[in-house]
Amino acid sequence: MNQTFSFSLLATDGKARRGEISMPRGTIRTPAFMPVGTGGTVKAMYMDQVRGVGSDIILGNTYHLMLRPGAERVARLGGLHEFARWPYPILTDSGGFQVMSLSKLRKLNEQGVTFRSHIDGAAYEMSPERSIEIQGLLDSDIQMQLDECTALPAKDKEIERAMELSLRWAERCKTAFGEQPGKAMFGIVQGGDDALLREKSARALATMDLKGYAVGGLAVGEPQAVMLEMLEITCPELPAQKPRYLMGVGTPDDILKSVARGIDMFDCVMPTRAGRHGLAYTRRGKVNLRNARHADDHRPLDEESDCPAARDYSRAYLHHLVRSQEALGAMLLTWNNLSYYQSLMGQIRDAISAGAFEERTAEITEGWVKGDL
Ligand code: PRF
Repeated sequence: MNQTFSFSLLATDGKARRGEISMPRGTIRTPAFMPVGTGGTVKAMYMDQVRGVGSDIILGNTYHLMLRPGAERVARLGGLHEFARWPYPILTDSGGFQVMSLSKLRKLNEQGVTFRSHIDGAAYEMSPERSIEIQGLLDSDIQMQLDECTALPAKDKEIERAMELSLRWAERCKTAFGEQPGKAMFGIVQGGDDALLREKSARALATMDLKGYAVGGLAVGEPQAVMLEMLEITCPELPAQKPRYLMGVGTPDDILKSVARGIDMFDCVMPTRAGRHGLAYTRRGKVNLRNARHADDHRPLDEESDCPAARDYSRAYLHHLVRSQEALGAMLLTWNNLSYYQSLMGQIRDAISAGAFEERTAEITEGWVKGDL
């Protein structure tokens, strides 16, 4: 295994890229989907299953783990990989986004953010330096800069202020992170739905020569067309030889369209959260298992899947589990959904390698609208 962090582009098809990130804890095949493991667990999944469906990396959250059980405690217990029994790469989000969406009484200034915990109201401070320190205590492999994500719609001045602040915080995070050859710190492009601000943000970050770049501030209330337009503006400004991560995105359709515009990495709560709410992703679109039409349906979700959750249980049983709020319902549907997402990523990677990304995308998309198997 590589002792240093490196990214190699293996193939391109149009703007779509097939690549590989190598680092001491493993290799990440891109385009990659990172299951969300907010509080040291991918909810309702064993780590063996997370790995088994084809995940190369998972995401953890600075914000949640600093509040509970605490970053210093995780460090004393051997770091997040040991604590959660996931020995492969982990990317951690920096906390800024979660502070803004979850905490109470938050205040943001040049120095950083102060906020109260959504769990017990305790007061916390987080500067760019403290965010990197926490991510180091967790022993995160890919760390994110602290940034400010503006919810859309927003005033131009507000978007610009947050983007400029995020650039200054990127510099401070870069300094705090220093030289760590086996790890990476990614910068985050902001700039809302403003083409010029996006360009400015991406260009400024590109000159900082970071090991990877995220596109933040999207999928925050704007139409998909706006998100895609921002990717078309942003991606060409980022260095081709570095990985590009679209934060918090998205649906299978968002993923296909973002890969087509040059994105390499994704994370989203969609497959895990939907699974806990009775919704299954399949080759033939979404299936809501709460629906009464499944009550007597002996067919599995997808007999051709290699995931036992999709293949070995009847829709009638899954419907029963969901209606009875059984834990196993959430477990099986989350397993099915992550398996679907990772098989989609595998198909995307194979299609790019074969120079058939556009054709495969059309076939995959057709499958969803054909409806139930
Ligand atoms: N910044 C950070 N995390 C994020 C986002 C962001 O803009 C988003 C926006 N989709 C999701 N997660 N740090």
